[in-house]
Amino acid sequence: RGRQKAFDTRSADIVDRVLRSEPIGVGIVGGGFMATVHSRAARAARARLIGVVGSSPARGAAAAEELGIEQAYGSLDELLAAPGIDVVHVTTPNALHAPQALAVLAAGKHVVCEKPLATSIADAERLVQASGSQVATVPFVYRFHPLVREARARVATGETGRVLTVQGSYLQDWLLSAGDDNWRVDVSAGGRSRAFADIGSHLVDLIEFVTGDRVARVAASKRTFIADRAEHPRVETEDAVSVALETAGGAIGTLLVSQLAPGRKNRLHIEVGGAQESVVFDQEQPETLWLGRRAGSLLVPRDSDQLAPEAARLVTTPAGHPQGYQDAFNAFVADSYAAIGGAAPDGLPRFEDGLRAVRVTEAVMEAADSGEWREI
Ligand code: SOE
Repeated sequence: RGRQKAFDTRSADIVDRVLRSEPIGVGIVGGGFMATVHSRAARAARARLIGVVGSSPARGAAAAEELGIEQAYGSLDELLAAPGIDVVHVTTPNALHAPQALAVLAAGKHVVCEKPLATSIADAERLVQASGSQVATVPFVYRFHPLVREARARVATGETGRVLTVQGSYLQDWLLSAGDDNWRVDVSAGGRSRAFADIGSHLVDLIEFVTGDRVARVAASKRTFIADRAEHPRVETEDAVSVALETAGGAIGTLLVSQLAPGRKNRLHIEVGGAQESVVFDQEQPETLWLGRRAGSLLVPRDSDQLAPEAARLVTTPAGHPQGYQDAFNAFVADSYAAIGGAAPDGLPRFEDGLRAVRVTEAVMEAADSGEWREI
């Protein structure tokens, strides 16, 4: 009661400050690549970057310097006690997300926590329960590409027709060789799933967001192609996962997730097959949405042009409308802060969505381990 009472006062202060358009006060835990992405998005939202906590005092000081954050703190507790902190971004390795996000919530602050939200369903459930009335979001940022919203609207308004099939892939190559390594490879830091928890979660979130349908059953295969990496001689986490799926709405589909796909830097691609049209989003060309409709009978093409022009068209965003990864991230953080200010942005991924992704990941891992279909 006391904490809730205290928080109610706190949130009134925050809303008041936001309405007086005083900058939201931001803390960041973690000093790696994602801390940089989060700090850029916070700055784009005209927030005040008050403090950062690194994996060591030296790393924290370096991050404060590199990211233009006012002060480095020695611990999360010290950061949480700093005056003016309204929201904390948790950007540390996966196994730290639950204890750190719980501490942020217990201190009455709002939280933006990197995905995967947690490395177990139990921890993710605990975080959802603890989030109470505070804003607690997870960066499934691909929802924020304008043409992903267009795709979602086309399905929701019936233009695409009943969703019959879905296919998707998320391909990267940053772990292609044995010399490549990262904390995500290590079960104790990243959790028992690596590739699927890290990027398969984005893929399923995007498919469910666009179709409004839910993945209900999965069968899966996973592979660890490189078992001996620079700092991890016995790798247990997966490099790639293939999934067959069925949705609650009766659709079927396939997914491929790999962090060993040469030449693919961050290639997220979905194709929704509706009864009226196909809708294709490709993160490597985020300014276009390909729409395909049947035109005439199947011809034996003398050349590929015969089938293309009347059967497909591209929807493109207005020229100059930014489309990159950081732009999507900025939109996600701006909506998270708007929610702190009392708004209710459409499609903002919250801890409940993070829990959903952990459930899907767990089911995919169980299906791959057992060789059996798993319900979700
Ligand atoms: C690494 O795979 C990574 O940074 C992911 O952790 C992010 O969530 C994804 O958006 C880009 O790639």
